[in-house]
Amino acid sequence: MLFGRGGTDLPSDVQRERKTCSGIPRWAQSLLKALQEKCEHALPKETCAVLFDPVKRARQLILNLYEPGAGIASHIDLAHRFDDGIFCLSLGSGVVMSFARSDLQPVQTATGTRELSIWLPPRSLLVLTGKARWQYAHGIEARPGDWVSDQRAHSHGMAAAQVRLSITGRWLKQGADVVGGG
Ligand SMILES: O=C(O)CCC(=O)C(=O)O
Repeated sequence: MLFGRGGTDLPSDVQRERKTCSGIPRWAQSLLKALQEKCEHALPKETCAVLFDPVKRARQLILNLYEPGAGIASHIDLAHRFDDGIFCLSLGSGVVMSFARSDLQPVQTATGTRELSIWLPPRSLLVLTGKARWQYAHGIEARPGDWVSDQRAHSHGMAAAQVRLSITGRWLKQGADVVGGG
């Protein structure tokens, strides 16, 4: 887990000037910058603003290393601690991530509204904002592989699980970046 105080997305000379303190290493700062540039080409302005908002908030990055076939329990990231605008970068293996709306009944599954499974290819970026961040729990089922079908390419097959490294970026809400009594 890496934490950076507000302003860590700013160039290092500006950070020095503002005496900000960052626990986000330089490689991760470069990664954040590269992701921001890519997103600015691919996503609506408002989505980029939520993901890379220059307002001074503390940033958290989590690196999760999954052994082949390992998963993560379905969860909604803590609403009182983390703000809107979460991303998950998939490196190494792709994986299917499942999403379930916590406020709908299972009977609605048949309509496709309550649960969905999305293939996250290697080197892809998942963005969670709005409903996807606040109302859908996300998780990865532990299994040796995923059955993936590409309707446009009319192809399907088993993608065997391999080692996967994910990098998740989140904003800490104001006050949630203070640890301990005081
Ligand atoms: O591995 C991922 O892409 C998701 C990680 C995640 O949901 C978490 O660390 O809370």
